[in-house]
Amino acid sequence: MTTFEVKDMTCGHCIKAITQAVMTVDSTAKVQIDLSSHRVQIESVSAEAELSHAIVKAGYSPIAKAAEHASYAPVKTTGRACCCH
Ligand SMILES: [Cu+2]
Repeated sequence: MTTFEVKDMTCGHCIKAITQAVMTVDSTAKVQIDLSSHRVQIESVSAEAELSHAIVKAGYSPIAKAAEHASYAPVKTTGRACCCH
């Protein structure tokens, strides 16, 4: 299970875009997204780096979460527009 925090995911369209991006990497992946906590949980055979790359390519900024003692990477405000703007 890979968990990302995606701060710039803000609506249902974002969820679709991210899910689709993950599916292009691994069509058997299970994606669970909680919009309110900006959390993306992925059950996949693909490596975390690959999944992360796919989400970045979709235009988002995923932050990989370690299961515990997650040291929060500083979130940079990119000013990048969400898919729906
Ligand atoms: Cu959106």
